[in-house]
Amino acid sequence: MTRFSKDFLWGGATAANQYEGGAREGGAGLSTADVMTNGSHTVRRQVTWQKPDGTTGSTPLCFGSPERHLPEGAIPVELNDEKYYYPSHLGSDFYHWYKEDIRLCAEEGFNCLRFSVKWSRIFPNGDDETPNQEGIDFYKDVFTECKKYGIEPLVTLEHYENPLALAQRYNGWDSRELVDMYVKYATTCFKEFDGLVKYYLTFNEINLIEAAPYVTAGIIHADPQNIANGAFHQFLASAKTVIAAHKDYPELKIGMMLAYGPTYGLTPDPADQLLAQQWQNKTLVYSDVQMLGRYPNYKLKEYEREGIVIPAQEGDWEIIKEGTCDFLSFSTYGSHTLTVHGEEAEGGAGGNGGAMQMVRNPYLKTNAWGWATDPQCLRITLNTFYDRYHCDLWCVENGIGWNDKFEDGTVHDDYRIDYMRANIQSMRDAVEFDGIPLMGYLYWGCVDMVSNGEGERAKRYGQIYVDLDDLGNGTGKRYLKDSYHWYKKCIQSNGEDLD
Ligand code: BGP
Repeated sequence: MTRFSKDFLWGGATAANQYEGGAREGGAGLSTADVMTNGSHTVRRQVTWQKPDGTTGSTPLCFGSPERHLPEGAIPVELNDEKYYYPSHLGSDFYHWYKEDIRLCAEEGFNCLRFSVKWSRIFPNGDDETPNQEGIDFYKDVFTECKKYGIEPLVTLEHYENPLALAQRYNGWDSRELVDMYVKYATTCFKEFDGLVKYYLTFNEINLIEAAPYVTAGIIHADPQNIANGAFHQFLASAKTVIAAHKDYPELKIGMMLAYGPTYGLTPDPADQLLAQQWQNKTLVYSDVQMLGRYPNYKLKEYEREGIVIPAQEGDWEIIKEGTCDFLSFSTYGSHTLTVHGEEAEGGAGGNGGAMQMVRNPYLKTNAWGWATDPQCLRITLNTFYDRYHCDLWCVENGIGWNDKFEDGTVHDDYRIDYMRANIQSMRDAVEFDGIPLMGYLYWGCVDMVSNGEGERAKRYGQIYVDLDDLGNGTGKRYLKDSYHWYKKCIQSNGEDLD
């Protein structure tokens, strides 16, 4: 019996800001990620800056950081000071290794690979008149290489980086001016990659703007009003992009992308259940707008209470309604557990910097970064989405970070195999028993790369090991881990063989 469709998209996911490197090559402009330093799970990443009087420094504007602003008058810049190391400049050096990486992924059996395009490689400042041909040619080479092996690229147009100049000059997505710049960039990609790319995502984890306004939206001075502006402007840009694609490139499928994990109340106390529902609803605001074309009432009420005004102009709501996405894609790594009885519970972390009310779930294991592995999370997630949106779904990120031990040219990562087995099984149950229309499964970080939250390379997700350390020392050579062979077998059997 085949549970997954015969054209199910199996593969892996990457993002330019963590993987691509070549930040100074091929005419690319710097992005907001290129001025983020490395950190670790004990040291926060920082954004480096300069003031008009020449003073320089760095501030932790990243995930989970209570800091919301650069100092008065400071703008984010790259600093030539050896105390700062910027991991995105090298990433995993995909810029030079792409042929090798795509070949290895093809040999693993992938028929899909997710990349992001670095906007500032196409438009170095974001608002340039004409695109950078060298940047376009690089991605054309990458996608052509994929096609050679029958790999369908999935392209995220914005994954945690914006042209740095747009943060410096416009406070990022706070400004409505970015909407048309983005649409120009997106439609340039559609035109240039016509025939090579069929699937696009408009914004990675669009809902995380509230937790990380700089990382997701280039907002360097954040408050509740300009975060709401940023979200609305991204919704509008996404909708205009979808409308443009449907008009001129009807074969394209444009998806939205949400960061999501099921949320549980720790105890049967109804107050815990309400807390969990409210937490989950915060996330679903973003998919409601992008899949249904409207904000849910609870969000409108929250804005009203807080005196926040959605910066909509005449005609915008019609665009948002018309430009809903073709499918919903998401990242799910595990689940979150919340309680009002925090004093009785053990503290937890949860993904991407953690959240205040999160606690450890006594039924789940966590990795060294506190991310809980929940074997049921994909089935629960898929049912939640399908019940609410009745649309095609695609898991485009799922994986586990580990401080792998490299020995004798490989890594024996049975913990990663256990994680994948449980998650793929749970997803298979959703398809087989619940009838969920699922387009594909992409394992996050199939090739080792820089972690987004921490900026370190020691937190590895890959099935392919990359010989680079936290400061970029190493040969860059690729090696196959045990999980590579396991996933290959799984894909060959279309998800039947999970032994
Ligand atoms: C998601 C991001 C990815 C990736 C992943 C793992 O939120 O879309 O870019 O980084 O999380 O997170 P981390 O790298 O912080 O472990």
